[in-house]
Amino acid sequence: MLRFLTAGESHGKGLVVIVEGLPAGLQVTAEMIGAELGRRRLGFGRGPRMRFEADELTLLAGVRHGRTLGSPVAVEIANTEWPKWTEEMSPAPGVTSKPLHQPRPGHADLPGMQKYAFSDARDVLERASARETAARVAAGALAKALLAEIGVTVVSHVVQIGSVCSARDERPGPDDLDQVDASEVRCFDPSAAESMVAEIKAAAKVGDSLGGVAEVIAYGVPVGLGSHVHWDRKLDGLLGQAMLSIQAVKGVEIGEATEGAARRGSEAHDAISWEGDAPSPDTTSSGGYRRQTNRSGGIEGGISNGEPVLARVAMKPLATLNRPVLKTVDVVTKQETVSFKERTDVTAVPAMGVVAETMMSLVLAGEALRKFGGDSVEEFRRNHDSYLASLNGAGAGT
Ligand code: EPS
Repeated sequence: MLRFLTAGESHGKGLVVIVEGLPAGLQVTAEMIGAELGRRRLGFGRGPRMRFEADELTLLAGVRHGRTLGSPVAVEIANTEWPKWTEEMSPAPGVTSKPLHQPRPGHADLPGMQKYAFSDARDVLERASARETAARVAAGALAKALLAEIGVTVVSHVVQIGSVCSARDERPGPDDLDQVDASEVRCFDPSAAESMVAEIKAAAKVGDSLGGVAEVIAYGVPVGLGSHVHWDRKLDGLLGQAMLSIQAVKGVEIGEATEGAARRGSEAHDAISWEGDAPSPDTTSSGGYRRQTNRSGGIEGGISNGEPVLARVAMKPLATLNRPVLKTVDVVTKQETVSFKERTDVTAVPAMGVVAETMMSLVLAGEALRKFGGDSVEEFRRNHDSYLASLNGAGAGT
């Protein structure tokens, strides 16, 4: 099975990710991982660090001559900010001269300090920071490469920033990611994108932050990933956990969950049709069946059904404000105050969309490996292809 583990603090020496369970023979280059890391830095509204910091990556292990060996893949991403932080973040014994005692409301600061018995919020915030998502995206680039071997493409686009929403019927296809990334806010609807930029400028002016929603869509997912048989094997459950683990994400919706809750059953589900007599690329992954609509977001009973897998991911406004106004308490004096000031982004929703792509890719790649197995990429692909051929030949229930 696919597993990954990250290590690293936001202003530490660097991040490391180890990805275990990839089959041998997957083509991997530093450039391809670097391209995904570059995409995560996109988006109007990010702070100055995104401009001056580069993600310097090194493939430490698991890749030889441009392909995986089946051993753990380790990637290091150096923090080019490190020289400015060597003292403050030094691993050597010592104490800080600048402890942060005024936790930010909405951040991990206070519960983290209480739980781990710290009096300096930096001991929590360094790891809680979304800098860690760079390591995840490196892992996600590998997952995406594996999914590409079986024709699965994962895309994302921003559908809401603050109160500005894109037109609901504007949805990128599998080949539209460059167009999304060309938008300043990674929004597929150009007129909404303009309003989103204006919304970010207005929030920046008053030192405030903005949340929003990104939609993630996986095309070409074969029917049969995930399972109805156990709570912890349901694909929607796995996606929910993965998405909610992204820093500042508070909600996940699969398909039209919220809208569907207000409809009657006769209008909330997706009628089934048989199109296997005239196979098309759209029916290959679903064994010849299609759904007339995709309100379920490609998942029924915790199992992918062959339609695009669709998740909407909601991010709260960042808890770090350029003009802290929310009341907090100094943990030493217990006096009312406002939080310490920390450099921040106005919004990171466009980048969160890329991280959500990563998490969707890691979940789908893990489930595809569970279903198809294979120690080499060829074996993995062969198992996938023969499964689909058996479905398309026989149809469900025979
Ligand atoms: C972050 C705050 C900012 C972001 C950082 C996440 O960092 P700094 O305070 O050093 O400017 O730039 O994100 C990244 C460095 C990154 O690579 O995404 C936070 O508090 O989460």
